[in-house]
Amino acid sequence: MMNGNSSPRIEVVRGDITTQQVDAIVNAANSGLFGGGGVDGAIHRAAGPGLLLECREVRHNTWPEGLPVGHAVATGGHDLPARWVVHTVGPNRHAGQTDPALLESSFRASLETAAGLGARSVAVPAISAGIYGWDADEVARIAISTVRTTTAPGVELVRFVLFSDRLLEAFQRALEASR
Ligand code: AR6
Repeated sequence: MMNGNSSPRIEVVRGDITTQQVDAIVNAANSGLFGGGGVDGAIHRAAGPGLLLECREVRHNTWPEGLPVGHAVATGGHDLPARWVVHTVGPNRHAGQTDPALLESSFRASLETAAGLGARSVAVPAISAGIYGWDADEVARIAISTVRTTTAPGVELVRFVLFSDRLLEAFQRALEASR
């Protein structure tokens, strides 16, 4: 039996995050929380319109100026298999956001938020590795090392769900290197 304080098991798989049978999935959102392309668009399509309505409420009630880079906020999963969606905003390299601490903060805040909800299993995409323009190997290295150094009580499984072979291989290499 794992106790709540042990480090979670890390899996890396190729797949679609919207179909994952886990407690929470992480969304690589934008600070407006109004949906978008990439994994954000896929999650909103699969979750249905209720997710956007809830995101609007979160904007209005909690983050009227938008969710800052490196922060995370939770909503329900609506029509997804997952019970919750944890929305985070990764740094956008095209906007000059090149500090690795920002990306680390996105992964850390997402896991801490999932832990706060009581999630035991969390699926995570390659935040900032798409439209936001970060290098696959750098994202993979930061993602794995941040999971290893984050305290997320009760989280037993962190599954990175990668959408391409290139990203899958980057995460496999980073995981191997961290053992
Ligand atoms: N499951 C898992 N990963 C996916 C999926 C999916 N269904 N679809 C795409 N990916 P991106 P970012 C991968 O661009 O770089 C949005 O418009 C994708 O191949 O989704 O953080 C937001 O609203 C890539 O490897 O997120 C923001 O404006 C990874 O997910 C902006 O994009 C992340 O790529 C955020 O950009």
